[in-house]
Amino acid sequence: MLIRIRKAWDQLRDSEATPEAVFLDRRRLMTLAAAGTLFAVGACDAADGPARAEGAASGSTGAAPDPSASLYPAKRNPAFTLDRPLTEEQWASTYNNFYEFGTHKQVWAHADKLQTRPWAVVVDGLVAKPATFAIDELLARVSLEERLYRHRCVEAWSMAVPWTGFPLAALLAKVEPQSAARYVRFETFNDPAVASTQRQPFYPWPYVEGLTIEEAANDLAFLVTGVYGKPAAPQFGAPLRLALPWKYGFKSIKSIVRITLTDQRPVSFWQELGPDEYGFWANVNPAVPHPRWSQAHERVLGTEERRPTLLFNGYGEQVAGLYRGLEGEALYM
Ligand SMILES: Nc1nc2c(c(=O)[nH]1)N[C@H]1C(S)=C(S)[C@@H](COP(=O)(O)O)O[C@H]1N2
Ligand SMILES: [Mo]
Repeated sequence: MLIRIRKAWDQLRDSEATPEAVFLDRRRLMTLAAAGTLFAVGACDAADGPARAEGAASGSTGAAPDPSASLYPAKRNPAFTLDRPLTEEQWASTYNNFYEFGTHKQVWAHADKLQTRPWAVVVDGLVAKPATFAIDELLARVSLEERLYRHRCVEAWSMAVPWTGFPLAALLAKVEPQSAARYVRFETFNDPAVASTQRQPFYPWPYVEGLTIEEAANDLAFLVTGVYGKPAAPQFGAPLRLALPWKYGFKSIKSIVRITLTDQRPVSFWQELGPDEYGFWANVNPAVPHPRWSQAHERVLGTEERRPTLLFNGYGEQVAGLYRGLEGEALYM
């Protein structure tokens, strides 16, 4: 039994629906109402224009210069090509999902409160060599490259971005996963003093995502440290985020502090909030609608264009094999 929270987005077109506008499990709603913690979840911000504010697109927050700046731009890996133009940086950096800093799209104006140095990433769980990496030490031990990737948000907008980073597999190799490890669980920072939405107990913070070990080993699974030829600005999920271009964007978790190898399938932030709408796999598929809108087309960020969505967001050649024998699973939500 589901209850829908009615908000301004009810009047919006399907393509502008946002995942925060979830149907809530009745029990969760009742529990929260009883505890007095229920509030209306944020409405989608219908103002789509890129903010033209100074500094929105820069990697610098006016604080100390980024210590990794000299690593950029990294050499572009020509294996990753696009079927469309790159999204303008001004758009990609002023239209973001980063719920920790707000449920609207203009989080860039708040995300610069995030201190991205010092920053440590713990890699633990079912590994032979658990480790804590200071971000700049990690950057010194990997080889950065630039990849042009498409990105498809479950809300039916898309962009094409030049990410800089390194394959997730390169990090996992350093800690030597044990054979019992079947999944990789990712966790974002949790700092309510800095991230205002983390003060709202309604949400199951911290943001969590997960992959199978086979997905994590796929060459497309990319850990991002930079974008547009420089260190990533905080709203992109600095200093370390995932890019999983064949999956809906919510799988590409931002500002990672912990990566845990496990034999348990992780329950993600969105799955916990709306299990009837968001699943573990979340592979892009135009033929499988979201319960509240079609996934057949996407709005191309920064343009008037509406494009047909591609199965696996066009990356089927690289990833379709990961899902053979899993036809009984909810692979596309
Ligand atoms: N920690 C965290 N990671 C997150 C999100 C978030 O709210 N918090 N939003 C996700 C969603 S829904 C999308 S579409 C992408 C957006 O990435 P972008 O802002 O760089 O376009 O980040 C994903 N990663
Ligand atoms: Mo998204």
